[in-house]
Amino acid sequence: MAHLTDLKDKVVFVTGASSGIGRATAVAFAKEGAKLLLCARRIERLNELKSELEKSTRVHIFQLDVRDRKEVATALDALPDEWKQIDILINNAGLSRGLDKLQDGSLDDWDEMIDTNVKGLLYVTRHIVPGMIKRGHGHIVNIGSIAGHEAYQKGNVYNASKFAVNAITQGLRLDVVDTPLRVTAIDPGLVETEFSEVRFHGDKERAKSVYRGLDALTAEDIADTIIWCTSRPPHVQIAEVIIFPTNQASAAVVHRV
Ligand code: NDP
Ligand code: 8X3
Repeated sequence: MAHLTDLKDKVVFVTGASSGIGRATAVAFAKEGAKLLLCARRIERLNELKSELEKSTRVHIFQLDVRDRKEVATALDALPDEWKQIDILINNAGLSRGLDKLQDGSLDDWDEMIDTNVKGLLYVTRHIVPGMIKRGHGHIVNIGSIAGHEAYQKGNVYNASKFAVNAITQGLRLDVVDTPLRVTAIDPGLVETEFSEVRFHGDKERAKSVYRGLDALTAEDIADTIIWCTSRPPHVQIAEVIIFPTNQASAAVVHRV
């Protein structure tokens, strides 16, 4: 078998590393000896994570709201040279807001989802991929969702944002087919993180009910899958992984006990 891709000393950039899947992914890459470039809006959380991880590896954090295209460009341009050579980009920053019929939806919620999940991911990707092409290697991992494959009731605009991520992932893979770059979509079902708390604007009880009676995926399950995808031999491109808890069979079909 061809050699696996060694993740040691790779520069891995994780967007939205202050919580959930992003945080667990940073921890998992640190265990592999990767160098971690981490951003999110809640810098205090990143500071705590940095203190935890820098016992084992190099970590550079910065505050970034991926919705702000100028801030994205300025922050990435201002990185110290050693952190500019990004080997692996994990486009994870994202959120859902609200669970309403489209006819009752909040325009502010819609803007926030589209600006973060679609435009933010594009701004970051557009900035980083040209350098990867120039250096002749790189791996882009987009965190999509089962919500990008199947619409579900009241999912409307969140679904649209993740369908867009799915299209962007496919489009990017086509556009870099003549390069050594790899592009992977990780599309989970229900993962118990702060996701539902954010969706329900801080309503913790309602958020808990999303995972009640179900052995949901954990952020670590997703991180583990990302490590597997990025460590395949360089000629192996995992295009897409759909990952469910065992008792979930589609976006809307979940067996609860
Ligand atoms: P969390 O709410 O736990 O984490 C979301 C992360 O995204 C946080 O670190 C948050 O950081 C960051 N983020 C949100 N908005 C911005 C922004 N404008 N700029 C920078 N960072 C931002 O949820 P998850 O870990 O579950 O979500 C991670 C990704 O996984 C999302 O893309 C989500 O759509 C996707 N996903 C989640 C599933 C689930 O069931 N949980 C299933 C399928 C996909 P901060 O607030 O500090 O900026
Ligand atoms: C998150 C999973 O099913 O809540 O993308 O949309 S779901």
